[in-house]
Amino acid sequence: MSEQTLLIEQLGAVRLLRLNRPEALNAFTTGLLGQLRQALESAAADADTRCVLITGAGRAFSAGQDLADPHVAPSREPGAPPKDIGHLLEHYYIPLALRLRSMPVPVVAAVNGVAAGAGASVALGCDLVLAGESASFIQAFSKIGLIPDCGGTWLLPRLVGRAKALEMALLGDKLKAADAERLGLISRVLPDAELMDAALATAQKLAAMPTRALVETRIAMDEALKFDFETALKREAVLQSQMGFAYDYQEGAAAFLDKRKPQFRDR
Ligand code: T3D
Repeated sequence: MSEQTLLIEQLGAVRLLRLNRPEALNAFTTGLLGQLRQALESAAADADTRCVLITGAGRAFSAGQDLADPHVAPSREPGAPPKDIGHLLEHYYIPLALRLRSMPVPVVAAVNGVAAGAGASVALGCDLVLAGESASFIQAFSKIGLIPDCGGTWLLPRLVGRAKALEMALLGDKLKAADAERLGLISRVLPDAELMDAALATAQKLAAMPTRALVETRIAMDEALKFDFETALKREAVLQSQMGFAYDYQEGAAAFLDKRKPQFRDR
């Protein structure tokens, strides 16, 4: 049986995914990357799951690619050809990043410690990123002769602008959670002891909201970054028209007028 490097729990409508290689700061082996992608597929396919929450076991969120993973670790044999890292990206990181970014439910990251390299990219690819005050973000790639991957080159400049993105990626310095929040890299910092309760409460709040509207909001915002203003306005109108025909809008507006709590059900 394969090692259980990902722990999965169902907490009401929230699917909690906990990276579970604490002895290696939850660094990604091909096994863990495969399990994480599979778990996202499974959450996406489950009509009763309305939010996904991702965190790490132990003192880290994830230290990124496991540099000792035999699938990618450089060979120490003299004359042995280098392994093709592109193969790892093609088969593991790209499918994972695309799955994460296109989930049919909102995804929250609870960053409980260091998030380095691809670990930072996975966290920052989530819709909301909450972090404990002792958490940190490290663009560790440059220190080992690589470029940011798993969406890092796309996410960083969009989140913090080119100047800060390049500073983080070139220097590879540790960015504390409070600074990450100040720069707009993440949503919110919480005392460490409160992180998981707050993240779960946030996930449960999202799970009770109109899922389709939340997901279309993510899509519309990502698309709008490529559009001029008028194109964005027109795209909003197309999406809003679809939202207006959906059950959740009928329910949301009716519940407001009836002064009752709405019961959303679209996904
Ligand atoms: O194939 C490819 O490389 C392509 C894909 C690239 C995507 C990437 O993610 S590239 C970036 C890979 N990540 C890194 O370079 C980060 C390496 N780790 C660190 O720089 C430090 O560990 C941290 C700054 C994250 C944390 O430092 P610290 O002092 O709190 O902990 P530590 O003592 O360094 O690590 C604790 C243990 O975790 C240690 O093992 P040990 O000595 O107790 O047996 C360490 O070796 C292990 N560990 C940490 N990061 C990794 C790792 N093992 C394998 N791979 C890691 N990335």
